[in-house]
Order: sequence, then C-alpha cells, then structure tokens
Amino acid sequence: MNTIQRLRATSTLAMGLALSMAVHAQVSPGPDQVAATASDSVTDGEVRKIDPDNGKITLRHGEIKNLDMPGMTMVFTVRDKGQLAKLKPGDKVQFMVVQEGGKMVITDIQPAR
Ligand SMILES: [Cu+2]
Repeated sequence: MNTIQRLRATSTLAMGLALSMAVHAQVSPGPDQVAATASDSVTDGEVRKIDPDNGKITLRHGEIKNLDMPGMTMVFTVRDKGQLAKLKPGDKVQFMVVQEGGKMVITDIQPAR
C-alpha cells in the first residue's frame, strides 16, 4: 500500500510595519527648546536685504548655536536660491546654516510662523 502524504507547512509571517514619522526640526521661539541636533539647529532672523540673482540674503540673526555665533546682521549665501523668492525685507524667518569652506551657507530658510 503506497500512500504518499504530502505535508504542507504553512507559515504565516506576521510582519510588523514600523511606521516612522519624519519629524521636522521643531521650530519654536522658546529659549528652552533645544534643536534636534547640534549641527542643524534652527536660528531666528529677520530679512534685511535680498539678492536673488547671487543667491545672497542679508539677515539680522539671533544666536547661531551650531556655529557658536552671537546675534548680528550679516550676509549669507543660500544653497537653494529659489527659497528667496517667497521672502521680502522685514520678514521674520527661521533658517538653518552650516559652515562650508569658510562660507556660511543657509541650507533651509522659511518664513517664521
Ligand atoms: Cu553672524
């Protein structure tokens, strides 16, 4: 008597989906709020002058913690010139700046809410 038994093992893999929410850097004027990382802290500023052709902006800025710079008025280069289009002198802004080859480069700048 030949009986072929086929055993089928069915395994169900329960896959857990890890939903990670991309949380943008918390933008808050509170002095006790600490930015997510030391290299990408958000700085408050106010637009003084915009030079969209050269991708430059003059800002009166508060303390830039990641660059250890006190508040002052100075010119920055903006990595994405397009971000200047929505800004005008007098606007309050929040921005992120890094030091690149001796230059201060703004990697992100947004109107303050
Ligand atoms: Cu400065």
